[in-house]
Amino acid sequence: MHFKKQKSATLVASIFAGLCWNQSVAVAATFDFSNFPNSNGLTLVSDAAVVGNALRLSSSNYSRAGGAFLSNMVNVADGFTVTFSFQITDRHQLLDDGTILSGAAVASGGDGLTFVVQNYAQNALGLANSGIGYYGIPNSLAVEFDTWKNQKSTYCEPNNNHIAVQSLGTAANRPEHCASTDPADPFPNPNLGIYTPTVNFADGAVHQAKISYTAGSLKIFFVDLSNPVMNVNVNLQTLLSLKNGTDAYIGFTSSTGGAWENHDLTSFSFGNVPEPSTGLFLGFGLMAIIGRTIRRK
Ligand SMILES: [Ca+2]
Ligand SMILES: [Ca+2]
Repeated sequence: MHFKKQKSATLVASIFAGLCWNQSVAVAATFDFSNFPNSNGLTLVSDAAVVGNALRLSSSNYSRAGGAFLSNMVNVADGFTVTFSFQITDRHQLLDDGTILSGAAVASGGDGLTFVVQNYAQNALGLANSGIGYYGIPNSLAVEFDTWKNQKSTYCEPNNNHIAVQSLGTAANRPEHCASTDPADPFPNPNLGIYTPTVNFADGAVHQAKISYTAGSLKIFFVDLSNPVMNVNVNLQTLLSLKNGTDAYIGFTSSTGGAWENHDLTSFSFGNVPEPSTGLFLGFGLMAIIGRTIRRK
């Protein structure tokens, strides 16, 4: 009887240890926007606005760009986790003959949204259209959720539904996924990784994503927040010039072009603590087992 009590107490301690770790992640979350009752703490740029229960980064209109950054810089060098959800609706497409398609007739909307880490400006915003609102922001890294396949061959776009990590270090960022040897405009390949999910970003549903960074590793999750779809080897401290060596603005950009749609952020949370690895949870479990073994003796 005594042993059973001891065992259950150990199990409770084990669960508590796990909960404590989870709790520390939650407590450390510096910002948590759910349903966007307002945009307090965020700097909205250009087309971005709170609409209903969402932060509309760019609206369903021709050639718009918008963005939103946390007004205060955050320490990114020591690791972070950003969780967010987005919804893309009301797609339209302008044809060469001037016809505007809407609803089910639209083959593809545009142009998508991005998560951005940058140490350039609180109200940074790049180009609209193919630029997804980050094209031209110096000293930045962008994670694209791209909904329009740019036909220009220099873009090297695989399709109209891809995730891509883009950076040119401290130079102005670009949305191409290959290098240019054009003497008039040469640049190295800004692409650090690219992935095509099976789920359509623009199917009208709310989709969840998560970006988790520890020094040297940027993990991107989409729909399934337990298993990353991308793991990019990148060190933000050496890639970018961070304030005090550690800090940057984080936020989102978006744009539309000759095809357009609403790009709504429906939730967004930021935590300074990277999520615990499975190894840490295993560590807690191992400690519990060791404790139980010692008590048995
Ligand atoms: Ca792209
Ligand atoms: Ca594109």
